[in-house]
Amino acid sequence: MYAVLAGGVGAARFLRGLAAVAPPEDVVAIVNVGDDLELHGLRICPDLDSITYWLGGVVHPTQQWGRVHERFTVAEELARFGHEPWFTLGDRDLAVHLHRTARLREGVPLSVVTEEISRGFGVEQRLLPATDDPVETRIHTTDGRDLHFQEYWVRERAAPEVAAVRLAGGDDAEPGPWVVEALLDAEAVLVAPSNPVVSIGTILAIPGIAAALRTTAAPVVGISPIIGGTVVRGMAHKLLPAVGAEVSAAGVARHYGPALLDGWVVDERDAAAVPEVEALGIRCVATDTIMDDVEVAASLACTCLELAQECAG
Ligand code: FO1
Repeated sequence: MYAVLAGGVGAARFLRGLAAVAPPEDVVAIVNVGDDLELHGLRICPDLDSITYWLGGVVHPTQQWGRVHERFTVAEELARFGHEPWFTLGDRDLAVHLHRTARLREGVPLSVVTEEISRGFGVEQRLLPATDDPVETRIHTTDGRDLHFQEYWVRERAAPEVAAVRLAGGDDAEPGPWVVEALLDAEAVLVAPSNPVVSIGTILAIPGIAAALRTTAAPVVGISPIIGGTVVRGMAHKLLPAVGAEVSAAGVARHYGPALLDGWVVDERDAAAVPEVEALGIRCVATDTIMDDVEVAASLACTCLELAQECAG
């Protein structure tokens, strides 16, 4: 079984590749919930939903989040009452949030509701919320504002300078059910090419998860989300400096450190970084990590599993 630390789109693309080379029962994704927000009284879990839609084959292919064949009738009707949503919810997407919110109100934990939703989309891989406890990624800007991650990323278009990133509630959060077991029982732990600060960082900020990663006998292999000094998508290049990390393939490996990583996969464009990463005591290989299609993602997944076996040896 492979346990994958996962954020949103980059992780979803990678998981689609892993799903092509490993049986579904061998894949467990431990997914960031720091991006979650409440709108119109509904609980929205963007990273869990992005992964569900990608693995379920219903993601909007160019937008890379949300649903294909989506309509926005509800959003249009809400505008009558002055709701000018900076975070647009489509009609199909709303059905997921309605079900999730109703079940949470019945006292059902997010981990159980997530399994119900995955099953509804025919997703057989296990998607585990990193925690069932309330956590929220907060972005502190240099002009003194404290923004929810989605306010920063979607409403402010990641324009404000970032002073600090904090996972509100993180210190008290317990790992979700099966998360620690997955990390301890895994044959390999894979760190998806997600945002090292607000996706992977928020998962690692949960004390029980960091402890399990220090304890597990499984090799930990990550994929650099930074290619040629920048990102394929998202805003990691704007957040890494706020945590003192260099915006480079080697810089992220150094940020995670040899205490976490046994292996690191960089893009072939960053092959020159391999010796620098290996000097950290982290095995490193370069390959094509631009997952434009599932074949590249599958090949990347194989490279990670091979590197994990080398590290285990
Ligand atoms: N991203 C945007 O840039 N604009 C949006 O209006 C928006 C709405 C939205 C609704 C549901 C959802 O699950 C994701 C949504 N996203 C939107 C993407 C989100 O901000 C994250 O980038 C992705 O979920 C990847 O983590």
